Amino acid sequence: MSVKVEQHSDVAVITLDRQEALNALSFAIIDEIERAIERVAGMGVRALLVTGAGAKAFCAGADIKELRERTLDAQRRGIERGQAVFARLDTLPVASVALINGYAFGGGLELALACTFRLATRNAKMGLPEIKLGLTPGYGGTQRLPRVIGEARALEMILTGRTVDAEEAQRIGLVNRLIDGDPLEAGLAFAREFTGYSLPVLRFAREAVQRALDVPVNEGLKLEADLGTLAYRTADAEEGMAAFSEKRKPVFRDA
Ligand code: CO8
Repeated sequence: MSVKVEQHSDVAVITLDRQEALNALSFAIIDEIERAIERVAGMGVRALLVTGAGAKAFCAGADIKELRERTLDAQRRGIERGQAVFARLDTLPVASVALINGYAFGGGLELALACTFRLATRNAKMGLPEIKLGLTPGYGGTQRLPRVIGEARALEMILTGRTVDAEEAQRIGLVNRLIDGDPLEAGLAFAREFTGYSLPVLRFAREAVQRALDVPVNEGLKLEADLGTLAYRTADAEEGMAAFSEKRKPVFRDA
C-alpha cells in the first residue's frame, strides 16, 4: 500500500508513501487516495492531515512515466477521475490540512490545493510545471489556484511553470503558514486550533466560504443567511452564547 491512513486521537492522517518516485501519483495511488478519503469519512475524526512520506517530497505530481502513449479518451477519463477524487475532500465532514514537506509539483500541488488549508516546511518547493512537459494542469489546478492566489499570479505560475519557494508561497497566500520543526506535530497543533469547535457549525462556515467564489454575491449572501440560520438553531450555538454570558468555557456536543 502506498497510501497510509493513521489516527492521532481525533485527527486522521493520510500519508502518500512511494518515496522512490517522490510520492508521485500513479493511477493506482489515485485509487488508494479515494479509498483512504472514504475511510477517513467514516472514522469519526475532527480533522484530516495529508502529507508525504520522507523528508524530500509531499508529492512530485502525476506519474509522468504512466502518462505517455495514452489515447485521448483514456487521458480525459484520467483527468476526470483525479478531479473527482480530490473534489471529495470538499465534501468531507471535516476540514483537511496539507502538510507540504518538500516538493509539491503538478498533481501534488493540486492535491494540496484541494485541501482546506496548506502548511509548508521551509524547504518546500511548489509549482505547476506541466507546461514544461507540453501539458496543462489537470487535477484542479487551473480552477483552484486562481481562487487561492488570484488570476494574475495563477497565470504566471501556470504559464511559466516556475517554482515557488516556501516563503514566497506564504507571502502570496498559497500556504497558510510555514512549519518549523516536525510537520506532523505542527499539523496536529494547527488542527487543534479548530477541532474543539462544533463540527456542524464548522461545516456550515466552510461550506459558505467554499461557495463564495462560485456564485454571484447575492446568491452567496442568501447562502450565508441560510447557513447562518441553521447554525443559530444548533444546541451548540445556544451553549456557546450561554457560556460567554456565564464566563465559562463552552462544551460543544456537535449538535
Ligand atoms: N513521475 C514519475 N516519476 C517521478 C516524478 C513524477 N512526477 N517525479 C520524480 N520522479 C522519480 C524520478 O524519475 C526518479 O526516479 P529514478 O530514480 O527511477 O529515475 C525519482 O523520482 C527521484 O527523482 P529525481 O532524481 O528527479 O529527484 P531530484 O531531487 O533530482 O528532482 C524534482 C526532484 C525536481 C521534483 C524532479 O523529480 C521533477 O522535476 N519531477 C517532476 C515534477 C513534475 O513535472 N510534476 C508534474 C507532473 S504532471 C502532473 O502532475 C499533471 C497532473 C494532471 C495529470 C492528469 C493525468 C490523467
